[in-house]
Amino acid sequence: MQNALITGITGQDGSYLAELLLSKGYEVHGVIRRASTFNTGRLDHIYVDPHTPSARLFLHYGDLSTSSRLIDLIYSIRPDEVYHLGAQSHVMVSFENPEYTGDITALGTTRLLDAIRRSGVTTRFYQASSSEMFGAAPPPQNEQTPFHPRSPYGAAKVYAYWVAINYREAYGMFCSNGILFNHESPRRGPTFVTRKITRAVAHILAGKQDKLYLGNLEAKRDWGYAPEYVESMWKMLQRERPDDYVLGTGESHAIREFVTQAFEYAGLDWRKHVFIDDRYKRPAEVDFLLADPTKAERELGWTPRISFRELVRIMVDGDMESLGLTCRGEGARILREKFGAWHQWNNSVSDNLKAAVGAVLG
Ligand code: NAP
Ligand code: G4F
Repeated sequence: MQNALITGITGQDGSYLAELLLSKGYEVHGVIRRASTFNTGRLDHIYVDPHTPSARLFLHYGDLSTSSRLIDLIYSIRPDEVYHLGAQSHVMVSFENPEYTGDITALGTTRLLDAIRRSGVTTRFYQASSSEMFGAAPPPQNEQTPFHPRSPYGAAKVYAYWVAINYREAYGMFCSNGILFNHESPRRGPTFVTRKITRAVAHILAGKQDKLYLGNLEAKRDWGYAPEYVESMWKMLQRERPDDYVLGTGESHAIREFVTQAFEYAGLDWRKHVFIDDRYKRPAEVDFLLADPTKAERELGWTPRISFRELVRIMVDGDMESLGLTCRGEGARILREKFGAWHQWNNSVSDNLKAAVGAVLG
């Protein structure tokens, strides 16, 4: 049985990736941070007691700040594949905590790569690189576009990108960078702009909120649907040779468009609810991200299926459903028709995954 280690398994991407790998028959190990409250909400639907004989998902305490623990984990799990998704991933927070972001997002990658090197375990390594590395570089951005990061987070990711390439060149390790443009879902953290908007729509409909405060509405992002992006991570590690790939939809929209579509879909007038608060504006903004994913399409056979309009609907429905509101149901229908395979709706698990995990879920 193939086994994989995921850092950041409790995050949006980590939870989808765990589902994908379980559906492919992997044993999945995840690094989680100790917290005084449960932080495994995104995994609850696939988690089972590890005493269950058929259990294939295992969680281990650890932190990207601590090399000794990372060495321990690599040495004892001896993973075939390592997906390094753990990071301080919020751009605005990185302006407030630049040193911490550098320690975890940049140096955390070195710690993990060096744990692999020192343990002598042969494994394939995926680095969660980001379109934030392009920053001020004019669109469209592809693998040849020079980086010009605009935040401590972007700079930390540039460092991590190069250190992954350095371990590939210096030690012959299989290290691939996925340079992923923004990808969202009902599991997106609530302080990223898309989820902040769709959550507010649901709260306004439920009478729990009236106003939504946002920052810059004019920046443009290339937004896709997160489960499709974790498929690309797996594809990268199945290649014969390690390489670096840009992943995005090739379509870009302003925050204002996301706001408009989300409120309109829910039958609300956004002008009555959305206000600007400068505190959400960044010291330096990334104005325009637009992926040129030609290489990924050609070499990985990866093409996104969920459009911007569909993504908005999936997320609004997800937030309405989680508040117990009756949603229009477009989201579930879109996923049924266009996605299907291993993931279906919100936190529900597809029949394929149920079959793969078998008795564990039963
Ligand atoms: P996310 O939801 O913010 O998840 C981040 C994960 O990292 C969480 O599991 C978090 O644990 C963990 N983490 C944070 N600090 C840690 C530490 N000190 N030690 C160990 N784990 C730590 O991020 P995401 O959206 O899933 O993104 C996954 C990765 O892709 C990140 O590296 C992100 O920077 C990168 N990326 C994301 C996008 C995107 O659009 N989503 C695009 C490009 C690149 P807790 O749950 O305990 O906080
Ligand atoms: O949703 P955001 O916080 O995402 P951002 O900064 O693009 O970063 C995300 O995508 C990156 C990939 O490009 C990842 F690497 C990173 O980890 C993260 O997942 O902000 C998107 C845009 C920005 O231009 C921001 O200025 O939305 C604008 N915005 C406007 N009002 C806001 C708000 N962003 C947030 N978070 N909150 C606001 O109130």
